[in-house]
Amino acid sequence: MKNVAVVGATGAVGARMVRLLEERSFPVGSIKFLASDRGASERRVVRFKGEEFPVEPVSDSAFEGVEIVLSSTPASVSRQWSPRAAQAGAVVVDNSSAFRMDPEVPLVVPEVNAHDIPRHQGIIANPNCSTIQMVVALKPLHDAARVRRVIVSTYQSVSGAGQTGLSELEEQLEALVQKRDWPAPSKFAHPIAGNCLPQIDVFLPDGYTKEERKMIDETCKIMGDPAIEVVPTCVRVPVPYSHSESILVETERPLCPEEARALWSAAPGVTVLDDPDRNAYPLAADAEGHDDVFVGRIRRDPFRPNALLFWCVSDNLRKGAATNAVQIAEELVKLQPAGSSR
Ligand code: 2RA
Repeated sequence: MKNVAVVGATGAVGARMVRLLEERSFPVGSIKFLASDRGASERRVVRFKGEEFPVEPVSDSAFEGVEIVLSSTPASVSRQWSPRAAQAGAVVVDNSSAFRMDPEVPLVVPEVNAHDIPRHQGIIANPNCSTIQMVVALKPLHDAARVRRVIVSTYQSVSGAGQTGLSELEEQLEALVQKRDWPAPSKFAHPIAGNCLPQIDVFLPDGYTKEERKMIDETCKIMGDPAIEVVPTCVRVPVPYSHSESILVETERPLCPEEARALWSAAPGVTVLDDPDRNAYPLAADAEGHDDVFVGRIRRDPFRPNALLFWCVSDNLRKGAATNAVQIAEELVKLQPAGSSR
């Protein structure tokens, strides 16, 4: 059994972390819920296994005796508190971008690189949602045929931008149906209802967005191969939950669709849904609430024998964030039997 703290438990990802600890019967000895926002901690309670828990303010003393911290906070909060939780003796699974590219910090998707977990020094980073689902799908192809280049366009749901992203879509959809004006967007740069926005996060000097840069850098780190070329275009779409991705993958050894389908069918965390005769392929609305990465529309590049195309969908708040974090915590439990120090 482990003493657990969840930081940011009342946010969209944090709430799912709590639910997943229950659903997956995580061996919780004790649990506490922490928030850096004093207002949130004063107002809220969290329900866990039928009991109500207060949300306590995060502090050094709050981490005393805690063995595993699941943290979903903005990067600035994480930079401040995750090292202090680690200092207090906990292992922090951190969902923010703060430490992802720190060479000392493992960046982990358990289906891909669980072997990186033991080298942690108190913090393990949970990757970005759009990267997680892509690397789960790429891993079996990489092991069999070596992935060289990936061209990906994402169709990312508004819940990736948190509760305020969801509220902004809802408000604008209502106004759209009622044919009335809506307030100026605050979360997104333009209206999201009835629109597709080719911008997620801020633009960098090279013309890519920060979200696209994360897909480039995090993929190489997780797959342990700096030579993989990732060319992303990240797009926000008016969908509440689940990210979809159109992926063209080039491999060193040519793979035919049948071989790729067989590799994915045998891979952990992947479900193949690919039956064009029945219009069956992965859909964002169907993936919501599930933990797998769904792949379909598997087909050849008509011009290049070493390239395949596919469609990849996953619940961004679950496998793209909370499920992956809880899976990392489960791996930690396997590594550290009860009572052992890290
Ligand atoms: C988004 N990838 O969808 C981000 C969330 N981590 O905005």
